[in-house]
Amino acid sequence: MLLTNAQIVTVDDQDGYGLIARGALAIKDGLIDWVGVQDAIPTKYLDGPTRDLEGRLITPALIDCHTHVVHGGDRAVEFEMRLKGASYEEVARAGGGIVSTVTATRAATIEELLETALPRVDALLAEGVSVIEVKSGYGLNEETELNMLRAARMIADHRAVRIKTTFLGAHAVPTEYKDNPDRYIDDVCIPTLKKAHAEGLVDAVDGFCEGIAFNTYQIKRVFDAARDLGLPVKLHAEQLSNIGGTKLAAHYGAHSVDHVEYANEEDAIAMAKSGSVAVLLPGAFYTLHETQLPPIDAFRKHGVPMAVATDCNPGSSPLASILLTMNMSCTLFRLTPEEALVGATAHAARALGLSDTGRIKPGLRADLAIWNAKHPAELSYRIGFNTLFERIFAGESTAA
Ligand code: DI6
Ligand code: FE
Repeated sequence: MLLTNAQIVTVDDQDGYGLIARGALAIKDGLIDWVGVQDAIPTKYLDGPTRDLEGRLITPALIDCHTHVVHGGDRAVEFEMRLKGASYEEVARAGGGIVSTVTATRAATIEELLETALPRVDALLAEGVSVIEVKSGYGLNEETELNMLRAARMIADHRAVRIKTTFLGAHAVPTEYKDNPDRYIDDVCIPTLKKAHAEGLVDAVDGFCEGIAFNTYQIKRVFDAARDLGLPVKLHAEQLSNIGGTKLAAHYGAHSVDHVEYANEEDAIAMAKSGSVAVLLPGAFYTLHETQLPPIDAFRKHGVPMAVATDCNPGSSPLASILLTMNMSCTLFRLTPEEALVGATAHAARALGLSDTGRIKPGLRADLAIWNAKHPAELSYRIGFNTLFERIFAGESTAA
């Protein structure tokens, strides 16, 4: 299949993207076979099927590298409480917050978890997403953590999407271990991680390192267990305060450190050394009325790759739009539209440890998004307006 007459945003892993103003792209066996200028199409492609894209924009398909799309229930009431003045921490300490989603998730069957996740997945696919990371972390017991991961894996049986699963057993302290988070880590979280890994359900291991969740000593034990199993780690760190999670994650060579509003320049240096991606989650920043900006300039200065993701979850970021996320990362965090696009493609792939997608280059998967747009900045610029024309997943065209 040859796509002709397109503007192609190739996206580089390093700084920003390349743009081919009048380009063409050949797909073979689900992979990108060739990409270049319209006037230099190798003759071997000219005999096969061709599609004229009439000047439309092609980018790598988008990647949402941090979500909690599998969960039970919703937290609309908590949204109201917070608007009346309660803080996210106060809601959490009053038994609301993550713990209330745990109750709803434990009550759901795998089928219900899958069924309620699919509309959120569909919203992302409709915006050109091809890879979604999905975390556990609302079960906090063996049965439900495993069910969340099984439901996450099942998404790929029902939709043309690639799912990367992350074990987030250290997300919150469940009520039954309220006074003994250490015992929760040792007796539930780590044994459940081992079971989930044995069942082939885990691509990476995450934790929530925060005053209302787990401290660095507790996360360290989870990371040691991940290391023993040969699994990569990532961490929710420095979201509400700075307690040293970023440095710990960097020490373990984390694929990514996520949120990082309260991270400082030293943290950025540690991330640069470990090659960890900073995953920015402006949906949570916005929802929680946060004012502390992540250290974007320090990330730039030290060459820390920045990704952007929805953090789609029922509490701090009920957001299922990667395009709005890109817009927010520009307007709230002052990323350039170019950084936002690289952040939702190449750097998001890197945050997931994927090197076969997120850029347009021969040999990589033909995961592409075709847009009714003239300039790549349009993707971040518009609010609530989706210009996707078509999504191509592993070389197969799927309806927009
Ligand atoms: N940080 C987040 O933003 C999500 N988890 C986390 O550790 C929010 C989870 C929730 O509020 O349900
Ligand atoms: Fe999160």
